[in-house]
Amino acid sequence: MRSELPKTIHLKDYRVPDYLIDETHLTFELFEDHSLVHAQLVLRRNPQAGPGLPPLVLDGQQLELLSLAMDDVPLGEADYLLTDSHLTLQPKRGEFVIDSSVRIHPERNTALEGLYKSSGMFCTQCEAEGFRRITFYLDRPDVMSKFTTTLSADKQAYPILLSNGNPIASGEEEDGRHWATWQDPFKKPAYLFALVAGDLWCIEDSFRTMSGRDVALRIYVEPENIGKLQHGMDSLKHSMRWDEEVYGREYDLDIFMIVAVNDFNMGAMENKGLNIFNSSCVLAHPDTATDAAHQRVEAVVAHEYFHNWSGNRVTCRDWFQLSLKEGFTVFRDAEFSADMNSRTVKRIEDVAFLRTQQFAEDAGPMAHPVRPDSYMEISNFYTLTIYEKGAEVLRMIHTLLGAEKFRQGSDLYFERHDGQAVTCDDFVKAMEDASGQDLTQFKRWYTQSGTPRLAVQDSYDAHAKTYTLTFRQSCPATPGQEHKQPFVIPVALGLLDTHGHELPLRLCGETEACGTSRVLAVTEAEQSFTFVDVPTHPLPSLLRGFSAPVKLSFPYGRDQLLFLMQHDSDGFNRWEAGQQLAVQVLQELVGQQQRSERLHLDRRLIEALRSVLADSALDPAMVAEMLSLPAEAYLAELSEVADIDAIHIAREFARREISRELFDLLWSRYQACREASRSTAYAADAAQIARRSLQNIALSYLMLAQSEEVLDACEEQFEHADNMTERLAALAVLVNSPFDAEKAGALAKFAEHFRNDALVMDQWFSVQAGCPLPGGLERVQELMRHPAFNLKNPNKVRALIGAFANQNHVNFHRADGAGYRFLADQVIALNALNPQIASRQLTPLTRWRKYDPTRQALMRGELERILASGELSSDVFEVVSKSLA
Ligand code: B3K
Ligand code: ZN
Repeated sequence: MRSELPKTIHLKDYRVPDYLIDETHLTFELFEDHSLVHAQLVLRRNPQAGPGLPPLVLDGQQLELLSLAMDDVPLGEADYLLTDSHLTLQPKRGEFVIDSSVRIHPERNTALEGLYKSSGMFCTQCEAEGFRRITFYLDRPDVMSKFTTTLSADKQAYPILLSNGNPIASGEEEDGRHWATWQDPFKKPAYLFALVAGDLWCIEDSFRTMSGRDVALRIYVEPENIGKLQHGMDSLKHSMRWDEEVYGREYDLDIFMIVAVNDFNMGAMENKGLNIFNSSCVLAHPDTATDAAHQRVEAVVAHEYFHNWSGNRVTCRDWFQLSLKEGFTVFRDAEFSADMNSRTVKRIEDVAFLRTQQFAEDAGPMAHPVRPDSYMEISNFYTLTIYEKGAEVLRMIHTLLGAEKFRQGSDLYFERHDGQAVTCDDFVKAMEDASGQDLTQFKRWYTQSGTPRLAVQDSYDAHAKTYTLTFRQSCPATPGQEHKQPFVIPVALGLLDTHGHELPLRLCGETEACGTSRVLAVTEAEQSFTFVDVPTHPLPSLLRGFSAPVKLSFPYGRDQLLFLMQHDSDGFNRWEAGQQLAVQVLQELVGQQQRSERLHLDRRLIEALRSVLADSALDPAMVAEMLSLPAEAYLAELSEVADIDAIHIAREFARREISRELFDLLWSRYQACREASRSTAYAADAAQIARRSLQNIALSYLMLAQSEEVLDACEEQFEHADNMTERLAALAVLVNSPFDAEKAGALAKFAEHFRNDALVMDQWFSVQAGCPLPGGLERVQELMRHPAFNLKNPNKVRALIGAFANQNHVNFHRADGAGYRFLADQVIALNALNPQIASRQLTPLTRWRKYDPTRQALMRGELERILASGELSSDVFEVVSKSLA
């Protein structure tokens, strides 16, 4: 909690550190009612910081200072200045040693930042600024130090003692305690420090690196979850191999460890050699984890592993550069997942997420550039813009340079900056130097916020056989940025003739055609490109693979979209044409609903889906994606003023029509898939995942018919499935159905069976929280009283409160504002327990400008109530105050 208004930190105020810490020697004595931390820091004046010996200002929060010495001379209160955030001392020499001892209380730490306890074990989370809650330090990423860490704890309660690097010594004490010392040979910033002490079991494996070194791999977990680690281990080995093959990056320590913990603010953390994971992102077993959960484990294990180079070996100079490591690493993990699974489906999932969630962030009060200029609380900037849009920026560099030059650029970046803390500019410079391309204008993607619009028009000259595409780009104003300069927008495209064949692409002035798919770089506010030798008026396939994070518009007619859906050689754009068609049709229904007209669904959508369903050659995963109508959240994002109820009614109407018209096809495909499931053992491989996704979406449509035969099929799947993907999907379909008795029976049975599995109970909460049937808020309030719910556990908060506020639009946006009141109450309660989680949960309220005046007033009222509710954390204060500004 803060004692004064949080200050805004600006990138322009960055200064190199006055002092450096060459060595950090830590000793932890862990006890049940407190812990002691002794730190010996070997410091020296930073030669880059100029002459003289300015005061040394160490960060430190919630630390009880027990003793302090400089060069072995004990310091008294007159020798230093201690506030609730800093400890200031006056060095007398350019090189000196500080010894400090502090008492901290991990057992009372509900913020889950710094050292804390989770399910009886000690663990840490230091990024971004958690280390200052452990000891007094220069807690900034450009201070990199060699760490040696000794932990001591009761041996019976905490048989496993871990920290970064390699184990170098251990021993026993007389009173039942034991100790271990770990040393990390690589210099690192404090945010990558970690320790773990607990009663843990592990599975062990090994990996031979490309230069022939054997690395021990261990994943630690509470004993009851030891059977859920194989998928994580396989994912780790695949990641290690992939990073060698695709980026030439080899692992550098002799041991790599992952520890699963139950209470964690986000997915996982890349601490050097000792990754700490939210158990939801590493545990996976067919009985308890869905296909989506398996894929998430694979992606997060890869992401954290890839940070060993993109983040750890080369780290960020300051937190404004966060996307340097996060955008790059998300791009790396997305490409890894694309290589391990279906590339097109991975891209579809990522783009759907980006356009629904990140575009909304870009259009809201917290909009910020990929490299922000200022922040109050850095924890609020672990955003979709830094991560997902940051990854899109990297993808665009990859697209513009091509794979080969991009790899040369990344090689140069790692070689040039190994062991350094650097900036996004340094990264781009390496890409420029390796490729010879000037990326000056491109860098606006790092500094300008907001989602660019790209309006495209075409014209065909039948006489000259030329075809011209004209692009107009613009970008709406965002907080603090009224006017924007043109971006460099890579537009991958192709041209289709009337038979659906791809035309060779030759631009005016070129001597020969350059393939049938190519990338144009749009750099001006308005720019035209003319293709020659174009025999007939073609249909353009634009922004293939979603080659830039922009809102593209082209005046496609519905028949043209149908044509692209069938003929485009780019799988992503086939899906995209179907989505655009569905958006047009659904928006028409929304209009009809708003005018109280009878709803009438354009049959072309049905016919398009009929041919998709009937196409047995099409990857079932693609069939499933194409059957998925644009989400309510996406339709809301596209609206000027989101009419929640009309969107819901329109989309449900369309789903019922599709179900009715395509029932037989859906039924036969469902049965074939379910039969295949019954006769094959579960595997989380691409083919089976594809089949189950088709099976489950078919079931959700079929259930809209409310027939006994579908109910029976659903119950059969729920009862007899040998995996969580099918069981949970059947449960969700039942929960959203009007069959109250069957639904209650299934929910009770599921909860009874899985009551001791926290991650499965999270799914049970989410399925109910997301149910759009009337009475949603009351159901959620009731579930908050369930014994498995716990406001102190972030996974539970996300599963119940988060799922309700983000996925259950009709109930959350209830006209009387009760949903908003409920969320505000939870944010106020969470603010005192866990500020990071409180601030995250606020997001839906920050989007108040999207709704009608009555809802706007209700949402604002709740934000004002939060602001007036007492002492707010900097996390919540920043988001609420910026949302109301
Ligand atoms: N780097 C961490 C995120 C830390 C968030 C701190 N509030 C996980 C990741 O992105 O890999
Ligand atoms: Zn990351």
